Amino acid sequence: MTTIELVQGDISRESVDAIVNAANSSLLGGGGVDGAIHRRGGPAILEECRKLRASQYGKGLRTGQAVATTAGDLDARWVIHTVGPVFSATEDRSALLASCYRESLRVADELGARTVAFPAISTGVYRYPLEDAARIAVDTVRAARTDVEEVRFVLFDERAYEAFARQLR
Ligand code: AR6
Repeated sequence: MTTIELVQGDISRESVDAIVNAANSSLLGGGGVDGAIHRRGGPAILEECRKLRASQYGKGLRTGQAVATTAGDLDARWVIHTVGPVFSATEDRSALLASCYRESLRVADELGARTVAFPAISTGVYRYPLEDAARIAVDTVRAARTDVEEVRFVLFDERAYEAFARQLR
């Protein structure tokens, strides 16, 4: 059984085994959650991301996939980078968003992580509607077969927190 917790705050301050990053396919950093994680986590994370680019992910990490690095100076053992879909009004990309959660949990299982913090992937720069994104996140985690004992959704603002809370009720 996986317990689901909701927290409002900055995910880069969480203390868990693995923190999931809403990255982009370059793996080389950006704004939002990605910026906060790299800022607080320090250069070790970017260094490992660069190595991953040079070895396995020359063409970038594909949307819906996930890969782990060190967590650097964060209070976690790993950062799991995943690439959410950019929202499209004409194409249903919900399967790709669900894949981010499923693949991140699969990577967490491979690592042996028992507590995992997720941001609301794709709901910032990638403009995914919050209600849809929250439903996909909660449904996917609930349906996942994983050894992760606690999934903590860390929502930056009250609006996102409330959207996730509605899905959990
Ligand atoms: N802790 C928790 N949640 C946060 C934080 C934080 N420190 N900062 C922002 N959020 P976004 P995306 C929320 O844009 O939409 C980056 O540049 C934010 O309010 O970080 O998947 C990447 O490099 C929103 O609800 O990620 C990519 O290029 C949610 O986290 C692109 O943005 C996700 O917002 C990915 O876009």
